[in-house]
Amino acid sequence: MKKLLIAIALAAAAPALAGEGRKVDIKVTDAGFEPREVKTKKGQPVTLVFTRTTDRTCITAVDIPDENVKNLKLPLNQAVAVTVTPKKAGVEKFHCSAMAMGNGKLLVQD
Ligand SMILES: [Cu+2]
Repeated sequence: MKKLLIAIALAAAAPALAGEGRKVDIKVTDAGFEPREVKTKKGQPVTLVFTRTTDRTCITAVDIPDENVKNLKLPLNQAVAVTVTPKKAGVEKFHCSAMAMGNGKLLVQD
């Protein structure tokens, strides 16, 4: 019985121990960002892993203005991670650095 309780406690603690929070893969394809919208929570770190898989869009670098992420370069077929911790609920946009295109959204919940 005691062992079982310890196992449960460890399982519950595991996400906190990871430290980096949740990871979300976002592809940049001919259709833009996939997924285009990412749900997350206020005060929780979330790691966005961008992988650009096409040369046919202008999304070769990304901005997340609300998180002071500017000109995050996305080399073709290379995963690029950025961890952000939104401070307030609402919508934070992310888009291409050059023209603010792509219409990505972080939907930040309370
Ligand atoms: Cu653009």
